[in-house]
Amino acid sequence: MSTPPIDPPVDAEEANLAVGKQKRAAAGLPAVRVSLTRAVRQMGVAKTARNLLKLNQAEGFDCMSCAWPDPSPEHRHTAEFCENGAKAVAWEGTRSRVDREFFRAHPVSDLQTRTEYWLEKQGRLTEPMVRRPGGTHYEPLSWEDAFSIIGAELTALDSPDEALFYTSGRASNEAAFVYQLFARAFGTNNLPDCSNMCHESTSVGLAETIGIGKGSVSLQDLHEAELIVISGQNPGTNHPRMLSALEIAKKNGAKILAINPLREAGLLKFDNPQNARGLTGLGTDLADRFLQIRSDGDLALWQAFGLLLLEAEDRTPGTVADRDFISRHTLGYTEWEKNVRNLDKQKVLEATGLEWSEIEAAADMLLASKRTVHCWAMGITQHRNAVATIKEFVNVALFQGMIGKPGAGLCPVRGHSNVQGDRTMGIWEKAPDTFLDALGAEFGFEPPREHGHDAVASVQALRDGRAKVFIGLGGNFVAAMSDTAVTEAAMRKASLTVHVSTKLNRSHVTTGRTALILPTLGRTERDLTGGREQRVTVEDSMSAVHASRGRATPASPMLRSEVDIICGIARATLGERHDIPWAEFAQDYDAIRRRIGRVVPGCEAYADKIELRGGFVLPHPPRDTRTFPTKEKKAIFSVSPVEVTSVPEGRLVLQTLRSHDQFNTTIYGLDDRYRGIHSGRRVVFVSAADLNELGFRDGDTVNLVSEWEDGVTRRADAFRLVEYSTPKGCIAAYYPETNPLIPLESQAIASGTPTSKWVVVRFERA
Ligand SMILES: Nc1nc2c(c(=O)[nH]1)N[C@H]1C(S)=C(S)[C@@H](COP(=O)(O)OP(=O)(O)OC[C@H]3O[C@@H](n4cnc5c(=O)[nH]c(N)nc54)[C@H](O)[C@@H]3O)O[C@H]1N2
Ligand SMILES: Nc1nc2c(c(=O)[nH]1)N[C@H]1C(S)=C(S)[C@@H](COP(=O)(O)OP(=O)(O)OC[C@H]3O[C@@H](n4cnc5c(=O)[nH]c(N)nc54)[C@H](O)[C@@H]3O)O[C@H]1N2
Ligand SMILES: [Mo]
Repeated sequence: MSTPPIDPPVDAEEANLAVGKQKRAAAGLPAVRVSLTRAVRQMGVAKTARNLLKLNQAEGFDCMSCAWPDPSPEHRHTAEFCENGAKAVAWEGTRSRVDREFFRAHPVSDLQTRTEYWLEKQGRLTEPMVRRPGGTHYEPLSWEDAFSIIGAELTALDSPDEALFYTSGRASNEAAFVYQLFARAFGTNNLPDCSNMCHESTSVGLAETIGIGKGSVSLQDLHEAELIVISGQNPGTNHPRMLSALEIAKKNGAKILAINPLREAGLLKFDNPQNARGLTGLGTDLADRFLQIRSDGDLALWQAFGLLLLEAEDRTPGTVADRDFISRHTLGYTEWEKNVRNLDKQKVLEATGLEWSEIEAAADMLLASKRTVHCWAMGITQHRNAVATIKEFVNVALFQGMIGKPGAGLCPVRGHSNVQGDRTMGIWEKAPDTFLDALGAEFGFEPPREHGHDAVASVQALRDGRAKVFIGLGGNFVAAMSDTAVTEAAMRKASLTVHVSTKLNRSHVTTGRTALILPTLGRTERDLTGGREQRVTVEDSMSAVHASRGRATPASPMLRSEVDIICGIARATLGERHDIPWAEFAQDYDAIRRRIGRVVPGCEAYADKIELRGGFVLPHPPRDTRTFPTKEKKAIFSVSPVEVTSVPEGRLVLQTLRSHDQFNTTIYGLDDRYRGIHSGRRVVFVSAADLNELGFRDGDTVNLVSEWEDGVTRRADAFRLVEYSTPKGCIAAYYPETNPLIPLESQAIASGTPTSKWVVVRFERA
């Protein structure tokens, strides 16, 4: 069986695809030049200056590009942003508009043939639009009519569980809180979110072991660390401001160990554009040691680290293990020790593709450090074994007592700027009973208790006819999800699809019977909902919460804030059925914050605390007091078997990742400067050894074909092969173009995250 090939829409510019040399350092002058020229081209000079100077300042708006924390107000630079933050601001601040004339000129059938890049480049959405059943075009309608359509469709469902309420991690805490409140008052926990495709494995792995699904460090801890381990992350592109923290840490004497199949420029060297050394290209060397690991070799590697630490402890007892911490705060040590002592070294070498001596040298860095911070991102979380791997990081951290002391801890680096805050606010298909109890008590209703659908289960429910309405609060679900053909077909079966968005994307042109586009204000824009200037709040990757206020003039006078839109939908759907003051919420976000303060743990006196300059930090018991809110009230050592997954002859393991010129499915441009790619995205990075063995050459064009146990052949056509330094058998290509290759049911164990970093494919000569 074979899914129909998705005709890849390709941009005309891609005809100029050029491959140059890989860069050895991140940032520097080119970064400044790129961010400023783009910003000026899209926003004009005056707006560029106004916007970029408000970025990440105490009185300004929070950067929407990633969740990396801000330094304390007194330590911020005048220009506290990076190239990619500037790109995000420019992208939102564009002068181009998608208005009713645009939709009249472009039938949906035409929009379906366009690339993500083209769709978003058309500019900001300006007014609510509807595609009515059987309609060929989107047409304008009033906000009230849009709300009535949604209210009528939702009320007509046989069960509230036939509705899906998706959230992308850019939604503010206030929007997220009213959105989950609405979904639950309506009667469902179907609150899938981008976390399900992102750091869900972290949330699961950490909750099981340390009792809270969030990282345990502050920015200060990074600055004070003796060793920073960076696994499965490309900070030079995705968290450029993290490089500043690494630079400070290095100045303070820290060592860095980077573990990645690719030698990412941002792991090797940082030319900080904010100081003279960086601008002259002298910069700071970052990684002291780099392990070029095979895909998904990390679980085996960390068990090997465990073994080497145990052996060192045997040689000089009391110098490696933190016995006091282990006996006071943990359970399960003996089982973990036994498992690790039985480790099969041969398996480790096979799984990692590394030499034992390299592993020993890296373990020596762990041994030498009294303060270690463990960082990780998608290269770890989007694997079948992700949860087990993260629990193995925890094992090693517990063994050395590296949680809840200065300069040490666990640092999952989040993606979307408010993805962590959304979860704190209850955007969670499996919210715990304690949260639901508090929500129900505050608003006087009984929230549903049955767990809802996550992202994959949402597609399955649409596909199987168990769900009929999809509402997306931001994001681009269709392109971000795995198995594009299945996801698109599922979405087309919906009776209603609704997207609250700033820009046009694939999800708008893959419509249900009725489809609505509801245009909203962006983070940079002044929000005058209810006739007063409103602020919102967000939480960063290190649990710090602070206010964000946009200053720019909205892209269109018709735009509404996310809070206003959700409250409008809620009123049209629920009417007076509950005693929830939707109208008041949409008048004054402080009214929402007062409720957050009464419902959300750690947010007591929320409305007051966000007045503090620089905000406040949410409690984190392991970090704050070495108390572990697990069932057993201890941190848990865990045991995971190492399996080396072998790949059939002639097949390769594909990881799907980000270029330097994109934010998830938003494509800013067709370059990937650090990896030497210009004017094109349909490339596959492959080792010289594989090219040789398979009889291909750099520059050849291939189709990618993935095969999965369901017997379906999935394909993505016309990629140029690029010879690149990556372990044999491991290849890489950009997302979202490669999402058609990832089977929907290929998920991480226990977290359900699509295995975006592990897809078995073969090349077919094009
Ligand atoms: N500019 C920009 N910023 C962003 C984003 C963006 O798209 N653009 N996206 C945001 C979001 S939502 C997120 S989640 C983050 C994503 O941030 P990252 O996690 O840095 O994003 P990816 O590009 O997916 O990179 C994954 C990295 O893991 C490595 N890797 C892959 N497989 C393995 C493995 O098996 N083991 C190890 N050790 N490494 C592996 C890859 O080589 C790559 O360097 O960034 C956020 N920030
Ligand atoms: N193959 C593969 N797939 C992946 C990944 C991968 O590494 N590989 N990564 C996964 C990860 S980590 C994530 S987080 C997801 C991302 O999944 P999503 O969060 O769903 O996707 P985005 O591309 O971030 O969403 C972009 C859209 O958001 C809208 N938008 C932008 N700003 C705003 C705003 O302020 N408000 C509102 N309402 N809308 C706004 C715009 O219309 C834009 O088109 O993708 C996942 N998918
Ligand atoms: Mo993400």
